[in-house]
Amino acid sequence: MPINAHPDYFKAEEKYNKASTIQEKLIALEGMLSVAPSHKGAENLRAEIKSKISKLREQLEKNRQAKSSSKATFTIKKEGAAQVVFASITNAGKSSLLATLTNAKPLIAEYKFTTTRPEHGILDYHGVLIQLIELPAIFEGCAYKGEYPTFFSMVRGTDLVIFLIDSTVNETEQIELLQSEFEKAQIKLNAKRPKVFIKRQGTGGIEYMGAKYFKFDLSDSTKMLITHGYHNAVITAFESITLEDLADVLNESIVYLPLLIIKTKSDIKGNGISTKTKTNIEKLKDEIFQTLKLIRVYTKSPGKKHDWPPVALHDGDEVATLAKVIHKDFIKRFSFARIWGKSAKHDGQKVGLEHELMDEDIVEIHTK
Ligand SMILES: Nc1nc2c(ncn2[C@@H]2O[C@H](COP(=O)(O)OP(=O)(O)OP(=O)(O)O)[C@@H](O)[C@H]2O)c(=O)[nH]1
Ligand SMILES: [Mg+2]
Repeated sequence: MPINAHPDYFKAEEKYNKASTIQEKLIALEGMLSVAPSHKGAENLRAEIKSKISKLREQLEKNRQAKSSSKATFTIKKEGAAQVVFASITNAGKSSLLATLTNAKPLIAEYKFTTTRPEHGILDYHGVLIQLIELPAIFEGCAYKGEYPTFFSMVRGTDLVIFLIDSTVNETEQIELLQSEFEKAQIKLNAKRPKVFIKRQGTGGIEYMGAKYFKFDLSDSTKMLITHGYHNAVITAFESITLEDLADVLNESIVYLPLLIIKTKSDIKGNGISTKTKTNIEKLKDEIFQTLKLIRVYTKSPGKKHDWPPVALHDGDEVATLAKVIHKDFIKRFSFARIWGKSAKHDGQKVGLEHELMDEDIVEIHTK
C-alpha cells in the first residue's frame, strides 16, 4: 500500500474491495490508477494495478466471446478490399461523412446519440471498394455498457480506425476519451506490440534473455508470469521493455490497429474536413487508401486497353499474388508478365512472379 497516496486512492481501493462483478472491479481499478501516485516509488503499484486491469479485461473479453458463440451477436458482413471504422463523441459528424463517402443513408440530426447501431456503406475509391462503418457515439464507460462490447468486438477485426474529432469541442479531451474506451475494449491504436516473446518450457523456471532490455525487478515479472500460468518459460526481449509492456503481451485479447485522426466541421473552425462545404473530402479518401496500404493494379490482355475495375492488393505484393487472386491455377501456367507503370523500368518490361508491384501498375500475364 502506498504511504503517501491521495485520499481518493483509498476511496477507490475501498470500491474495488466491495466490487462484485468484473465490470465494477474494472471501473474501480481504473479509478485507482487515475489517482495513484506517479512518482518512481509507486511504479510497482501502478504496474500491479495495470496487470490486474489487463487480466480482468481479458476475462471480460473471454466471457463475452463464450457467451456470443451461443447467442446471435452483432456482425456486419465484411465487403470490399478493406474495412474502416469511424468513431467519435456524439454529433462529430460520422453519419454525415458516411453519407458523403458512400451509398448509405444514415439518419443525420442535431440531437445527441442519433446513431444507435452501427451503420455501413461502401466507398468506391477509383474502382476499389472499401467498407466504411459508423460506430454509435463513444461516451465515458461505454466499453462495458449495453451492446457496446459486441460493437467493439466487431472493431477488433477491422483494418483501420478513424477518430472523427469535432473541431468545435475540446480536441484533446475527445482523443483521450476515445483512446481510453478503445483500450478498455482491448484495442490498442497506433501502437506496436512490444518486442518481447514468451516461450513455454518443460522445466527450468522463468529465464530471461536480453537482460539489459528488462527495465524492472525480475522478481516482480516472475510473479506476474506465474499468476498468468507460466511456471517454466524463456522470456526474450529485443527492445527496452517495461513491466506494463510485459502485462500487455501476456494479455492475449489485445489487438493492435492503425489509427487516423481527422478533424471535422472545418466550415465552422479549424483546418479539417467539412461535409457541409465538401472541404478536404477527396484528400481524406486518398489518406484512407494510403493508410490501408492498398494498391490498385490493372490487368490487361495483349493488344487491348487495361481492364476495369482494378484488383486491390497491398503494398509489397508481387506478381505472384496478383496471379493467385485472378485464378488459383494461374501460377502453375505462368510464363512471364509485362508491366507498365511506376514499378516498370520501361513500358512493357518483362518480369517474373517475384516482381514487386506498385499502385496503378498495369500487368499483362502470359501463360504457357
Ligand atoms: N457545420 C457543420 N455541421 C456538420 C458537419 N458535419 C455534420 N454536421 C452537423 O452535426 C450534426 C451531427 O451530425 P451527424 O452526422 O449526425 O453526427 P454523428 O457523429 O453521426 O452523431 P451521432 O450519431 O449522434 O453520434 C448535424 O446537425 C450535422 O448537420 C460539418 O462538416 N459542418
Ligand atoms: Mg450518427
